[in-house]
Amino acid sequence: MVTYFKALTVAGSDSGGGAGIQADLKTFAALKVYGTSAITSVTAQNSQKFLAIKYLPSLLIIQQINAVLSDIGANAIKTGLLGKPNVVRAVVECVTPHPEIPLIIDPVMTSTTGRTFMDFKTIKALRNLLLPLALVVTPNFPEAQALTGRDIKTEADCLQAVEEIFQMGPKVVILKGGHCPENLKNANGKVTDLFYDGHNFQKISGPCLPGGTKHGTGCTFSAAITAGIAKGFSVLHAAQSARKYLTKTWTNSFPVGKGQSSPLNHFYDSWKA
Ligand code: PXL
Repeated sequence: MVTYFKALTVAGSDSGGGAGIQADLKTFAALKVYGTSAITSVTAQNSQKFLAIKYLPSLLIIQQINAVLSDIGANAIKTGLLGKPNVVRAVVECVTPHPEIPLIIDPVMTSTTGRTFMDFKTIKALRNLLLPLALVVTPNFPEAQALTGRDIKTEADCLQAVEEIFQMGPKVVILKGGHCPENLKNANGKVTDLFYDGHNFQKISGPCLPGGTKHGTGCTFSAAITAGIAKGFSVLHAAQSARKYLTKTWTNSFPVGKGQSSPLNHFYDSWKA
């Protein structure tokens, strides 16, 4: 019998196709994981700007998650843009009865085009209610600063922030290196993610790629980690593979739209520019 690996993303829709639900489903498909989705919000945006966002009612979010889990099931669940305390609570309600399904949280707080999604109350709900249920949380630098309320300026600050986020309950914290301050940028042109599982810190490095901002890098990275975990990889192996996959989607990306923030090429293997 053929085994299909499955992953559910709970996230926002990006009309431009680069981030959110669209990035997650493309990543799952490219990595041969069957993707399902529960849409939390619908955004109107493109490569240039962010125009609008509307959140779906909590009940509809709960119904989407339960429809998927009660029938298709999932080998891993990922959350992206939640944006409101009631959306965080809806996810908590749905995933609490399924502690056996690994939960990966990408604590999305802003869009690539600069729109802030999360206020203080949502960050508090995420920290207190959802992080304790997580296998993995994948903050970038600004998100780690918001979660801990501390400035991250030095390498010691990074370790301290990661340790503090770990204390919030997830089994693994992966601090993404992409948005790190200039002085922490690796002199050898690498971007370094910091992995911490409560015992060891590990650095995961990939090349720092030129060519401006890309849209959906955070979503793609955490979706690729989710796909790896759905397939049974260890979290460290899933994160290392995800960094490699992200590099390839970036290197093979092509400009779509008139703006700075172009999307990644999730299917670079079969679709060259
Ligand atoms: O990359 C973060 C993100 C997540 N979800 C949605 C987004 C974005 C960034 O633009 O639009 C829907």
